[in-house]
Amino acid sequence: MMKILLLLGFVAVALAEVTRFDGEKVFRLKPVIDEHVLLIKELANSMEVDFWSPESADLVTIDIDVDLHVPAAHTDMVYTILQQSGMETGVLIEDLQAQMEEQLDNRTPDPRTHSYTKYNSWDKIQAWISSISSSNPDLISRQVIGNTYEGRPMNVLKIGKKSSSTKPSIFLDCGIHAREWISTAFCQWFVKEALSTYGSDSEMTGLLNQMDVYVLPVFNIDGYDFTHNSNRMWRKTRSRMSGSSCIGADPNRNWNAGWCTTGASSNPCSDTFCGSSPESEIEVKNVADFIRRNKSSIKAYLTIHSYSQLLLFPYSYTFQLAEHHSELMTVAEGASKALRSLYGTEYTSGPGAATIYPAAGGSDDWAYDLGVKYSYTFELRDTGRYGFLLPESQIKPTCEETMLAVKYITSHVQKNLY
Ligand code: DDK
Ligand code: ZN
Ligand code: ZN
Repeated sequence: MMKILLLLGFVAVALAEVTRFDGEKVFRLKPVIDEHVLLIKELANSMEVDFWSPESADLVTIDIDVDLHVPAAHTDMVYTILQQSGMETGVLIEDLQAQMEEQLDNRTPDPRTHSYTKYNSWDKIQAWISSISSSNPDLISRQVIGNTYEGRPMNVLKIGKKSSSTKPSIFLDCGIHAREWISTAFCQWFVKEALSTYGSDSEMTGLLNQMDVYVLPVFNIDGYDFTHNSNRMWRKTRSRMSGSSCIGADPNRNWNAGWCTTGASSNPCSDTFCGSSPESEIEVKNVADFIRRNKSSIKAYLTIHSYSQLLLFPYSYTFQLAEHHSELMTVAEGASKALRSLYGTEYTSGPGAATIYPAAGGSDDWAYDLGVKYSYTFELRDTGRYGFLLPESQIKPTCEETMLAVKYITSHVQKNLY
């Protein structure tokens, strides 16, 4: 018995270990010739570096900004090599650990309570899901669509005026990628706004009378919890695979849409690992099953990521234009304009492959090919000043402006229902 207790003690200590990022930097590189691109790929091969944007070495091309997180031991050498190559190189973040600690506002008054203007832990979000879904039975209900790899329940909130018949609907998810905390904050904000402006805001009232919005507040719960408790920079799921010691697959490369053909890696250690097969990740399978089951009612699919300030739509697995390209583009431009009207935040819109990078196996392409015409991926603030470490003081303005874009899209969807 004692032995078992001791062993459990060790396991607990091991689990509680937190990765620190002292002295680590994030560089912004501007490759303009093939040699620069090659150099970046060589660097990535020869040492542990973490690609912030684009999300892996395979996605690096000429004329795109490359945001690269480099461990402390290599920063001087990397900087020297880059300088010598003549590539324009800037420092986005001087000390990642210091920046991380700055991201969180003063943890007052009560760090235990949920707040819409803070980055809440999974435990707090889970408690929030329970309380909010029983707060107004006429407008909100919840259902569990399955468990995550580590056994956490995935709750989908259904928001809309209760009706005896099936209403047309919109599916919204946040937190596919663990470290993109502003995304997760947005879904909570959306739910709050929907409930609190129903009855006063005519657009929201009309939306919720005519349609239901399914909200998945945290898609990749295991990963999200890991970013709070162990490694802030984790992106993938937390699944184990036989034959590799590396953990997790990219839940935005794991969908059955041109799966693993471009902009994804078959290396389990990569941050863009596509998984062992389409829907190998249980979280992806659970959501795909839910969308398939409700396919006839779902008219729009919205998925929230960060960072880059982009509003993307299919396709990402091919450069071919989607059948509804011009309508999708017009709506994206209208939504970006609505977003910009509040604080002047500039968004770029376009199909994924041409606007950010080719990337197969994404949720938006999959939903679109299933028949969900209005399929959009948001990349929220910022453009790299803080990257994934967007300060909590920006949660409110970011969510407010994003609401305008989301409502612009939902209005368009509503107008085109019949
Ligand atoms: O998954 C990615 O790499 C970004 C968000 Se972090 C989105 C890429 C475009 C949409 C892929 N279908
Ligand atoms: Zn993402
Ligand atoms: Zn992103």
